[in-house]
Amino acid sequence: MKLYGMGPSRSFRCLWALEESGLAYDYIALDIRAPAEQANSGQNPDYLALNTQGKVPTLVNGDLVLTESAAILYYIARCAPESGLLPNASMDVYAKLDELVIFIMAELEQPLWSNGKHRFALPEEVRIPQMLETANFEFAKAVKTLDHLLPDSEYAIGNQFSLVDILLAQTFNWAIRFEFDVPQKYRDLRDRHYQRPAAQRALEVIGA
Ligand SMILES: N[C@@H](CCC(=O)N[C@@H](CS)C(=O)NCC(=O)O)C(=O)O
Repeated sequence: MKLYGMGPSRSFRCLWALEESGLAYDYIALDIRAPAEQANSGQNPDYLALNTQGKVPTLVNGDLVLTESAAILYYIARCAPESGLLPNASMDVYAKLDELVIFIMAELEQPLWSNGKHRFALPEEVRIPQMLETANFEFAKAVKTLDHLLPDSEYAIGNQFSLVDILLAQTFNWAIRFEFDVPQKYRDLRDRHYQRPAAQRALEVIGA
């Protein structure tokens, strides 16, 4: 399979999962903001044919094209069941896993993305500077909620590393990079999971 990505962005979640999975893959590094005529640009027509928004990540496997990072994580986990990225668990445990994934995507990362959109991603004329304060407020609220959703243990689900831990660690890494107020326990979570050999290999792939 082929993964199109860029640096430590959301595509890093998928790259890390591929390294955890042991599946064979090719990584294609893009520059999403490069001029469209550049082959590695997110705006290049060949890439837009795969990902209409010109965003990363995109995963291609044969005829299958996926453009949502969480869906890609589930797909990689299902292609490599022995990786344990999706634990063999009861209905109730799966329900908690889904709840955490959706919470991270819908609540925890949204203020980070609001910050990015209103600092550099949106066209200048639609950016709203006050959104940065709003994003800080919403992130703090989401972190408080996460304190209640997460068990007080090494991993998010049961006693093994799963795709939820990848999502959490990458999202807190993003928050730290964007200088959000990240409590020490989530800085430690990021540090702990980023020390995994698969994460280190993925960091080497992006040259970090
Ligand atoms: N919901 C998508 C969001 C993808 C996304 O917004 N990716 C960002 C990088 S983290 C991007 O490519 N942004 C380019 C832009 O907005 O122009 C996912 O989780 O995969």
